[in-house]
Amino acid sequence: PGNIYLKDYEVPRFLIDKTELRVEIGDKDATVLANLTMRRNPASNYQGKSLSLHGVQLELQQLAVDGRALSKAEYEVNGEELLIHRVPDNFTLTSEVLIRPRENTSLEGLFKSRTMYCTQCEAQGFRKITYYLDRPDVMSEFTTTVVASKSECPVLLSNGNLHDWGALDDGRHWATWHDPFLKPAYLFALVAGDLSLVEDSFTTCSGRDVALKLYVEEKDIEKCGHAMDSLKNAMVWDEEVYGREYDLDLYMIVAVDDFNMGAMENKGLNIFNTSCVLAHPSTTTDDGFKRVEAVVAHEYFHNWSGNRVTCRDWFQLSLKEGFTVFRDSQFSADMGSATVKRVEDVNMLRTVQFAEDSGPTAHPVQPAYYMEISNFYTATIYEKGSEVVRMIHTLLGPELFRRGTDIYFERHDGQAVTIEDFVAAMADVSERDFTQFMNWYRQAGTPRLSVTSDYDPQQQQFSLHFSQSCPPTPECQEKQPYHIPVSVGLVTPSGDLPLDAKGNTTQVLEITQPEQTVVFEGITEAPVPSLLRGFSAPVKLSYPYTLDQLSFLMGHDSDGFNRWNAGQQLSIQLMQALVTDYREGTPLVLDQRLVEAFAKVLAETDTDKAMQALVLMLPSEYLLAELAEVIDVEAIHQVRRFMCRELGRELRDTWRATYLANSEKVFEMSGAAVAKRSLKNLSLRYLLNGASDDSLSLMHTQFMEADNMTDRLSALNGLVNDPREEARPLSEQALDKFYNDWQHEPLVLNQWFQTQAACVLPGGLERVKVLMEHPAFDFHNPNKVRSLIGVFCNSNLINFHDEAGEGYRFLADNVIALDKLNPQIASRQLTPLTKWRRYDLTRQALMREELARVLAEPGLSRDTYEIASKSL
Ligand code: BAL
Ligand code: ZN
Repeated sequence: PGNIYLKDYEVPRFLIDKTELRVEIGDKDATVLANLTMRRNPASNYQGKSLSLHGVQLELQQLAVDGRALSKAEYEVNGEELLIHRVPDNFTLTSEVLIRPRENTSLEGLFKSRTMYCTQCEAQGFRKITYYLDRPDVMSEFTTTVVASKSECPVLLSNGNLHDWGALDDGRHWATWHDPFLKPAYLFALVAGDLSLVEDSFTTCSGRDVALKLYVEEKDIEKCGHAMDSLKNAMVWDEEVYGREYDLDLYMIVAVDDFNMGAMENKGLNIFNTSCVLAHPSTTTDDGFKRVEAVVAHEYFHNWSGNRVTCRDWFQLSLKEGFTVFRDSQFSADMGSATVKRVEDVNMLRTVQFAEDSGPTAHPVQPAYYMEISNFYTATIYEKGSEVVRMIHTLLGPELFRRGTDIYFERHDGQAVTIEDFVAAMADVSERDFTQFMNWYRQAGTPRLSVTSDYDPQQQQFSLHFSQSCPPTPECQEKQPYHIPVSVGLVTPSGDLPLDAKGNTTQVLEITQPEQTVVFEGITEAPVPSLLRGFSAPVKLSYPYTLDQLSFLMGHDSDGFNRWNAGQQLSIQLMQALVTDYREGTPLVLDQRLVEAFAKVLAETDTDKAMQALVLMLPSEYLLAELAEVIDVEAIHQVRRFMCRELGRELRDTWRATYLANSEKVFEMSGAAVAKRSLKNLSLRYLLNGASDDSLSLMHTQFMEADNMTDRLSALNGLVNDPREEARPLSEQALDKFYNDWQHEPLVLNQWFQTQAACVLPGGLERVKVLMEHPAFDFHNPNKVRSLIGVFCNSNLINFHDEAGEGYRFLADNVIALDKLNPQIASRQLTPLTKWRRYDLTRQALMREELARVLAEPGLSRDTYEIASKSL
């Protein structure tokens, strides 16, 4: 397979004004009858007579143009293309194809999940349903009739509004749906199944009533409240913050168990992975609740940023994804704590996205080429894309940014557009030049920003010297400088210094040159600079902070994000030094400054407890690995364990007191209660790490008595990872009890698999292999694969990277097997092996060998081939 290039984009040769589908779902297979009203595109300079349509795994039954059946000589099927040799300028194309949803394990197109049939069309799944111009710039008006057995599939859904319905004599029934909004095929959806309904309604700002319908399996009916509340909150928020009103009379969400993505924003009919919609305190952790809120909002926000205004081509994927992630992150910040949300997002960016941006699959936010678009639903397109939109928001300020989005939506409603169109709206409202800023979209890699400072007491000047660079990435060796908004403050023991006549203490500097100096005047004492407040740009920043300066910022910075960040940098510096000690055989000693800093944070009474917990959480092994020159898994693991143990021991009484002070008798779901639980569970974990005598019994009691999944799972995790001999029987009993109590809940079992897959005690691979044989494990279900194989290979570094290389072999074997069933999931699971360059030579050789074995597999999918070949 070869690459597809952005530079080769051509407007479609033909358009499809109307799409009429009749999908009949039978016991064995389904037939799809399509009537397409088509015409030559006046904007295309194509003069030929032939028409090329996309189609994959379709069994063609009949084909007609303007009602006349075509003979075999009049068309040909070449791989994934149907070529009709001659069509008029205006015509109706009729096709009938047979498809096999029951055998569709790729979960793309129309497939069966448990008792229901559903679709996933983004990016290119519609071509598995019928022959079509399956590209986002072909937008059509859809009318869809679904026919199925009334007893097996009492619920029949598609996009838009229900137009008509009825019964047939043979036990089947039908429903016709009409979507008045033009949409590309990737937003098409269809559902047929036996589903229960939870209903609510919403009155929009202009007074229109919208019916809200959540379809789930009967057993999950009690788990819908949070998603429904989140949806209504998102609808109000989008009206208030972006002036966006919902447009149809109906908004439907369907929960499905087997799903490649988290959820899908199909017009009026979102399809959700159950893990992103169902929530109940007894089965779902607090983090799970947050995820549901964020994903429900994300899909809802797509109705404008994605559906009403969509992408011209898939190189523009971040136009809708980056912008919509930015919108959902603003929403979550408004619903809870803005600083907590920012810390969570930046943690994810610095680990997953920065790693991607420095590896073999690095790509720009607007890629110049791809082989398989499914591989581009990445942290770069989503999270870095969101950071780029956030920088525009920072540069323009909220009012201008809002005017920019108003103009964008107004100009392009009903169109398929580009990232350039989005930025042009921002440039027009602000009269700013975004030429250099576009480097954020077009260059891959994480920029480095090195900063030094000097203070001149005579002149009362404080200078910051910036130096930026960006390492080479596969598509680009020489990088142009970036336009970087750097939010700064100058901190002294008596507080932040005013930086302008108005007394503002934060200023956004615009760094555009490779080397640039900014001078602050009238600075009467030497400050400590607080740089990149709120993480104002996705860069790797370095400043020669001393440990004392970092401790100072931890206690004094007025920017909550940077207080947290100073603590992280302090821990990172100490951990990196200890990693060196460990490698050299020097006994490990914990710097007391960290203990003191932790004690101070624990003593604070007026801080948000969720923030306190985040500050007290040491950087993950994953982050330390990402920061290392050569990743020494063993050293990183041992050093982090050592620090957790020492902090647990030294502050034992404080952890215990914090644990007790934050334990509540009665469960509550408020933000304050969630924050308390996070601090409580962190404290208990430190008690356990410090091996205090009562810690096991506290943990065990919490596990047995917990009335919510956050506390129960936190205790289970603690028990399972405790290295003490006496913990083993407790941990085994707990795992058994957990399984027995929750075996009827697939989402809870995912967490049971995850807990064991992440267990860092020796023997991890064997445990995972045994679990793969467990009756509750299902290789066809992406959530199960991610929970067991994904968690083990991505998060359990010490076990996965065992130097014998068995973990690598295990992953390659599974990728090869998965590739035959579900290429999207297979290629995604391959990620840990693609990072081989980061490890020692022995591991490098072992990892490469497994990658090569995957690549040599006959019949490999384009998805897995792309990742494996680009990595080697
Ligand atoms: N569009 C794919 C799923 C999502 O990002 O919402
Ligand atoms: Zn999205």
